Amino acid sequence: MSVARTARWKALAAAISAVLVGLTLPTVAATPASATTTAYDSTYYKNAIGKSGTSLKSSLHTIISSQNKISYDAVWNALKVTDQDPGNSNNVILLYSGTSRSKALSGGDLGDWNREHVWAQSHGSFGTSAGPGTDLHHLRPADVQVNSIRGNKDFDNGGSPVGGASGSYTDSNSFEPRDADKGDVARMILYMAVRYEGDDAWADLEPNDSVSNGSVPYHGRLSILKQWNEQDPPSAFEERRNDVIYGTYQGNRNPFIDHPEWVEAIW
Ligand SMILES: [Ca+2]
Ligand SMILES: [Ca+2]
Repeated sequence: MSVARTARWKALAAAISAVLVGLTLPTVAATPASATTTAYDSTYYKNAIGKSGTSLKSSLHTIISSQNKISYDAVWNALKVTDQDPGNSNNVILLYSGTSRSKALSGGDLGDWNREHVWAQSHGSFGTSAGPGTDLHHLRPADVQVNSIRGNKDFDNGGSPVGGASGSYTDSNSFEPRDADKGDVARMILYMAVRYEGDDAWADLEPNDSVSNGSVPYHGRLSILKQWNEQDPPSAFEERRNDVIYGTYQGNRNPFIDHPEWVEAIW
């Protein structure tokens, strides 16, 4: 092969390789939850922007710990506002089922809805006095029976269908919410982990990868919650909920609804 021909082949090979690099790079570089910007970045989140890891977690903890606390009794009426059905102001939308049910059916009887603690009360012994047990960022209306089936189980994929909550599954030690609630659950659990760091009267709540946490202040499974955060990005319903809690009740925000990519930045 002549020198000129070899040079042409080399040039062609280089061109092909450049195209291949161009084709493969976006896949390699793709991040699960793309970075978002919000109206709060230059104000509320000012001290967190640009950080990652423990530094980001610590800044967010300081930011979101400044909040009003409401009583457990006040949670009933608050949920009627935060979780109102966008299509029917007489109803709330129930977690794990998506059912629209009358606000008037709040209570403990069959067919009622009650106050579900997504971070199970027993995983931190916080009860229902003003604090983690009344924090609206992880409290949702749920069907009484479905709430009872979820119990204090950790979250994980798999199991048998849950009656009355189409798309949700459970087995002996874990609960899987329907797809539309998966990201919500992940962001609520991770909010609790950042908000409660053991520097007040309450336990330091943290996620781990177990499904047998029982009464320890942990919630699983972190690896699955991270997947759910990617799989089910914040919806308009979830974003409005965050705004209402911030503007009307607690004065603090769930950073993972505003910045879902901060889940990966911390964990
Ligand atoms: Ca969702
Ligand atoms: Ca914590």
